[in-house]
Amino acid sequence: MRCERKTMQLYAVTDRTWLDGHTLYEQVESALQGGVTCVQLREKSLPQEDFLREAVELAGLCRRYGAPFIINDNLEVALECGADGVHVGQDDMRPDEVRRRVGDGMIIGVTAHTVEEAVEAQALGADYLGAGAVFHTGTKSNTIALPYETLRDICASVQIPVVAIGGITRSNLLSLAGSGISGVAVVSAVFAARDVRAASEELLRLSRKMTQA
Ligand code: 3NM
Repeated sequence: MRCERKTMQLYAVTDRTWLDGHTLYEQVESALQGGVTCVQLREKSLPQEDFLREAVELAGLCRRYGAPFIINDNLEVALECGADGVHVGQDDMRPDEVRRRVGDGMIIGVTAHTVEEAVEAQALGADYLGAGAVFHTGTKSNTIALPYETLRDICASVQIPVVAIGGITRSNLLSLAGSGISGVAVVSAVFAARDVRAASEELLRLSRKMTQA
């Protein structure tokens, strides 16, 4: 599966912090109904077996909705569940090593915080970049603040799509207009919402407006 620019328009990264009696599957389905264009399964503490079981279920769900399904930082799970891609950070496996393991068919996403990291990731075979944290976030600790100017420079330095991440909400999304990003990646703005579907619809509308501006 190729990584098209429009895939990055509204990229939902899962988090089970706010399940509130629902399953992650139900929440992801609501997000897909609301129009999210890509889903990343991000599990930092689930045992491998449970991670894989969940990944298989969510891969099938995303396929039904035609949305690419990406696994965060776990090649084995990505390969076994038939995911469309895998996302790695700067401290994880290098993109060229990932490519050797997964072949040409899989999307590889890489986190970049600087122009140097962005250019290198592209040269090593990344299909898209995640760049953040563009705003303050309470969802992930130890993030690196990424000023608007750096985000803009990163976008200008590569040909592959860039998706911004970190603290993005309906209130600040439009301020990313003009940076060159192809879309936004969000965790809490979708999964902490009372109505996940409605939140996704609104974020998609704003993200389209932002990239058209
Ligand atoms: N990566 P929220 S920030 C998973 O800066 C992740 O690389 C980040 O969560 C980075 O949308 C982040 O709730 C969490 O702020 C983003």
